[in-house]
Amino acid sequence: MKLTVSELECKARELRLDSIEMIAQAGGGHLGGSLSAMDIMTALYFNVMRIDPEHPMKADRDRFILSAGHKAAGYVPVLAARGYFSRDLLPTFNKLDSRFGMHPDMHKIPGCDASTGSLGHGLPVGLGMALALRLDGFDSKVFVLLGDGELHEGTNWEAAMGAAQHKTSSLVAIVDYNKCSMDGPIDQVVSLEPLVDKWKSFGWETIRIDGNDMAQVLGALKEAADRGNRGNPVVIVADTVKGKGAAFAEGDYRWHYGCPSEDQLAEARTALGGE
Ligand SMILES: Cc1ncc(C[n+]2csc(CCOP(=O)(O)OP(=O)(O)O)c2C)c(N)n1
Repeated sequence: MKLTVSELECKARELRLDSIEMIAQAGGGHLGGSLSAMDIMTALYFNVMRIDPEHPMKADRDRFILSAGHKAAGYVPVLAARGYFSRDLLPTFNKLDSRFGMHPDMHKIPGCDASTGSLGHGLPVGLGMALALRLDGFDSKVFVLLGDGELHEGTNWEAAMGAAQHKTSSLVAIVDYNKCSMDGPIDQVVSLEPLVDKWKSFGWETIRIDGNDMAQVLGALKEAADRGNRGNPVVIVADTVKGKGAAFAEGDYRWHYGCPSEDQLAEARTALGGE
């Protein structure tokens, strides 16, 4: 059953709080990028992807690759909420013997299609998956979520060329363009601009949206399916805010990784609808 836009917004708020709580319990985590990408991951898992959490390995499922694997603190609560495993497991995040480390492990997390964490590998892997699915006769889509800082890795651009060459129209890249990397604002580290034109020049269909506006996120993911019909891979450049939903962290690259204080946790609970 599909959720409405306002139900998805509500779900994303709950999941942001789950993520912040989980990070606090773990003593730290990649809060900023997990929160900026939350609307995208919520829309994908609750409304867009063809998946069946009761049969996570179904051959014809759509695939999702969290290429910016450090956003696992956002991804794990989404998978729990979608029913791949119990939400009760979230407090084990990054503890010894947990299924959930700081980066996702496909051999330990039900529903996880690729182990990631070393940046720059999700798009090449996604390209391989899209080609293999096509060879096997499946019409499954492959969604790859990239960080903007991650685009500094050259492997992304090698895969971008390959995808255009092979017309992998089932491949959808989504850039979480929160304008911040680990060490500072992207423009001060290495600017990506003109980012949309770069993808165009690599032969991709491009869509640009506000990635924290659920209606736009949903619209873009649907449009990506239509644009793919032209035969080209599609990229959604999603303008987002690092730390979105946690007022103490919003737009601040220093919240790439951190642990909220008791006061910050209380503030987030109030803002996001917890106790
Ligand atoms: C190959 C590789 N180099 C360095 C790192 C360390 N690292 C982790 S996150 C990060 C910055 C990523 O920035 P961005 O993609 O913008 O992430 P976001 O702001 O969305 O969290 C870096 C350099 C890594 N994980 N992999």
